[in-house]
Amino acid sequence: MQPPVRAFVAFGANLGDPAAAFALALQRLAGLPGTRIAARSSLYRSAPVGVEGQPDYINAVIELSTTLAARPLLDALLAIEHEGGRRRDGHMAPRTMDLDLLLHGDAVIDEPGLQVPHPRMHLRAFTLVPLAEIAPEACIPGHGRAADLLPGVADQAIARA
Ligand code: PH2
Ligand code: MG
Ligand code: MG
Repeated sequence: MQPPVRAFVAFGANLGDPAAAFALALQRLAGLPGTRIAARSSLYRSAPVGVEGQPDYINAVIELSTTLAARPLLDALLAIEHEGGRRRDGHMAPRTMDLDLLLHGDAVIDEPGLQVPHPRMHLRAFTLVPLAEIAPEACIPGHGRAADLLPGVADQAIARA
C-alpha cells in the first residue's frame, strides 16, 4: 500500500444549500478508504470567476491524508458530486457541488480528465485564500507556496461566509 499523501480538494457550490453540500462532502470524504480529513478551511463567499450573471459561490478547501492514488480519488470526488446533486449542465454552469482535486502530494499529472496541480488554482482567490488559511506553506508545483501567491489575486472579491 502507498504511504499517505497530503491531498487538497476544493469545494464550490452556487445552487441549492451549499452548507449542507459541504457537510455531505466532508462526511463522504472522511469515509473513503485509507483517508482522513486533516483540515478544512472556513467557508468563503466569492464572486463567480469566468462567468457572469450567476449567484455567488460558497468555496472552501479540504486537506486529506490519503493512501488513495490521484485517479481513484478523482473518481471518488465525481461520485460524491453526483450524490450531492451535481448535474453536468455544461462548462461553468451553476452547480450544487463541485469537488476539484487541487494537489496530490507533490505529483504533477496531465492525463485526460486529471490535471494536478489544478491548472488554474494559482490564479483564483477562491482556491488560494482557503488553501492558504489551512496550509500557507503548501507548494503548488511550478508556482510556489500558496501564501506567496495571494498578492496576485488580491483584486478578486472573496470574504468569509
Ligand atoms: N467555479 C467555477 C467557475 N467559477 N467562481 C467562484 N467564485 N468559485 C468557484 O468555485 C467557481 C467559479 C468552475 O468550477
Ligand atoms: Mg470540477
Ligand atoms: Mg471547479
